[in-house]
Amino acid sequence: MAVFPEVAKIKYEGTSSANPLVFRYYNETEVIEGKTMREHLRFSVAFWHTLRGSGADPFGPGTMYRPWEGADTVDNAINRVKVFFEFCEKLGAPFYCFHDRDIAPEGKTLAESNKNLDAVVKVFKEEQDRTGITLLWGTANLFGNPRYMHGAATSCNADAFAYAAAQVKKALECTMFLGGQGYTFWGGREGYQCIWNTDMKREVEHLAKFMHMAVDYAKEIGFKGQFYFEPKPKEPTKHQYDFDCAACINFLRAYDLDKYVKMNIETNHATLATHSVEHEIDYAGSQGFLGSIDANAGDMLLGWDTDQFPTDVYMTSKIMYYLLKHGGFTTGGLNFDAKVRRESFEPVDLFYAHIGGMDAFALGLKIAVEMRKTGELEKLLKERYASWDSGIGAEIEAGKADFKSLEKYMFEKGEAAPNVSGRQELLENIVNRYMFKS
Ligand code: XLS
Ligand code: NI
Ligand code: NI
Repeated sequence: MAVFPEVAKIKYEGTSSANPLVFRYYNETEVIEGKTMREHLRFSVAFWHTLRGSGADPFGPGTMYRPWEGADTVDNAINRVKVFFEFCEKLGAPFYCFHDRDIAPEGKTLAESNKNLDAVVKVFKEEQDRTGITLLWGTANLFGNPRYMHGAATSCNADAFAYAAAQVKKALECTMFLGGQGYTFWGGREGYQCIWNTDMKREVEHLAKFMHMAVDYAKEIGFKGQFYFEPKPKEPTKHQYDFDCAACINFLRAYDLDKYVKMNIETNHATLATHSVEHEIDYAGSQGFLGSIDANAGDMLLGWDTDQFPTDVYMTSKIMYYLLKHGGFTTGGLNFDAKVRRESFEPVDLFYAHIGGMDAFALGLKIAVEMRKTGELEKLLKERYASWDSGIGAEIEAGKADFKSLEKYMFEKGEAAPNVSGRQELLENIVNRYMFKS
């Protein structure tokens, strides 16, 4: 029996439609720059928010009306998988992501937890085979259980590290069994609250050791998926070691992990780090570390990870512009790490939320492609750096200059050439022209 009887398969109807349960922009088979929209955007549904988000906040319990829910048993977990696949099928999302503990109840022992996981993962596989929907990336919840109060890989308690290692081992096996294209590390509590009780050097080294163990085990079992590291500057800890892309990439390079791990960039985490998401994408992309995106949005007036659905087309256009600039996705995708508001408690709200996010990205893709096609922005950007294309600039870039030759050059010239305008306002006006056609 259908769990969402009032919702049929979400179709593309175009911009003339006012039906809230259709796509107005996301036309999965439409070809843009040689790829279908489906291939460009690689949408993924996050199991933890969409099926496990209860709406609880620090001031009150969950509010979500989920008629299919029951006790925290394996049977109910299996039923949830079927609900999930009905949802993804109706939505037309090709991928999904999960944490080990979202999909199956934690047992009293590790062995029992693994047994529960096996029973549920088996049903995921059946549903994947039935629908063609597949796993974008898997991950392990290394932050919820109280054993991880001091962190997992960075815990002061060596047993917490050992437990986390066993958990990730199993999560990698499950991810591989499901044909997952990646595996994500997010430092749930890999950071600290108080410097007086923290041996930072030791903790960071342990984190590197942990990731190396994961990489080694992946090689051993033949898991070919891409590893991702997901930056977040704070929450739950005050200082997270995975602060932003720059901090993560420095860590990966310092500990010889750069060959194996790329970035999974989340919008709301970027803004918590006082960056924009496009800054993080361009930074990671230009360093060769762009992997995947956790698509969501924060709230300008709130200082925490609100994980809202992205509907701001200005933002999605920028994301798509910089994503295309760096060649688009290979293994990654747009994973909606986003939750409906506590007040949006009906099941149908899950559809409105995802449809809105998918349409915002589809429109963003179209706008970004237009901006790239005319090359108007690119041309102004290139002009700004023209002094590097010939003469002394080209010599410096080619490694043919040094301090002495540059001093000689300036002695002869006397003064630097005049600067050119940054044209910020002009550029922003041009962007608005692409954004708003009427
Ligand atoms: C939490 C993170 C988390 C990761 C996966 O803030 O975004 O959901 O994406 O562990
Ligand atoms: Ni995330
Ligand atoms: Ni988040």
